[in-house]
Amino acid sequence: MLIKNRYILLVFALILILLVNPGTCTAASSVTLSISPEVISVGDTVTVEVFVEPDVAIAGMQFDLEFDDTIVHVDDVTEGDLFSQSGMGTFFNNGSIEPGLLSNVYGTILGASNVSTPAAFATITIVIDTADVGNLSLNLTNVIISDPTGHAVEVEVINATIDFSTIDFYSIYDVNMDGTVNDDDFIAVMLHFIETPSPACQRCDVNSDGIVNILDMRLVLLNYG
Ligand SMILES: [Ca+2]
Ligand SMILES: [Ca+2]
Repeated sequence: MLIKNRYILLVFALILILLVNPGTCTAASSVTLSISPEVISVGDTVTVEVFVEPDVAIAGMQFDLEFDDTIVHVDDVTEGDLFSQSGMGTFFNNGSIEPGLLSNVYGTILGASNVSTPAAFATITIVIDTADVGNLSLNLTNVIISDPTGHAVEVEVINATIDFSTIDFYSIYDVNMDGTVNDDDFIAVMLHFIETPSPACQRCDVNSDGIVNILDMRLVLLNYG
């Protein structure tokens, strides 16, 4: 009887451990691509943040980014706060750009330190070159994150593919979305003057301040073409 009770206690203890620590088996540091602004026009510069949520202490990272170079090009890559928040110096290589590939972006803390607070590792600015696209993927590849002792930590890449299908490829001044900014857009603003944006002309409020007025009209006039 005593042995049986001990066995039951052991089973309960195991269940308790699993309940208290449910994520142990699947834990990983996550890397997420986030994009801003969400509404984009051709020629816009878009910021893509490589955001890291460490699951354990980390000290170094590298990645590549694949993209369709007929749609976008990479303009710049800068270091985020991820490793500098350690208070120590960092080394950051902003990678090399070739058609369709940003490769070998890497960085490390210079010294025996580490971080575990979520932050952006890198910020990539890209430029939208063409409207002739339904969607576009930006794919993180070759993602390696190192712990302070040079061992790879488990990595989970989240939202690595960005759907561009919802992007507004028309200039905000092209109120009627016909590809040019001209008198037709001016007239559209005029017809909805002093209105709050309505389903009839949501885009007439060019500056998105909640009302269609002379400011929107001036913005259209200044951007004919
Ligand atoms: Ca137009
Ligand atoms: Ca307005």
